[in-house]
Amino acid sequence: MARDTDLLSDLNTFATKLGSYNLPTNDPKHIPQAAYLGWYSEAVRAQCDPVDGTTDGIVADPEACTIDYTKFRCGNPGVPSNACFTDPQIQTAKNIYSDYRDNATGAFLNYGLSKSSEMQWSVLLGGDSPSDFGIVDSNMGMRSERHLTLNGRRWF
Ligand SMILES: [Ca+2]
Repeated sequence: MARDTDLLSDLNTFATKLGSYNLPTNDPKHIPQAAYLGWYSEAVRAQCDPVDGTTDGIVADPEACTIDYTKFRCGNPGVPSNACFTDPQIQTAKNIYSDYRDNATGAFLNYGLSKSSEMQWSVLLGGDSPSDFGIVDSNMGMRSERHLTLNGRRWF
């Protein structure tokens, strides 16, 4: 059963969890920003746009779309090597779309990101270390996790 999200706890924790899916940046699972802001965003839109019944460039029903990852899996026939994901990168994408659940209890904490949200991923995945506003270690966020929960300590 879903519950309301508390902005000062669950939402920031969720944003940080999302960022951790894509770290560290030298890990094979890492999806580069150029990919999700470029070819990957376009590939998802191409697959999900017609699912709502109209091919108009708008993904109006992202929940109904099931991404076929074989169409951009590295090494698959016809998939260009400069616009593909490895299996670990595909798992990262699946994690980002998946609902966030408590590891111990399995309880629902937050919805995953929608398909066709890739152009906004840079806010959550664009840095190389976690922050209290997703993964971007800048002055963008409220810094509540760092300062209220961890008393100002850095993540690593
Ligand atoms: Ca559409």
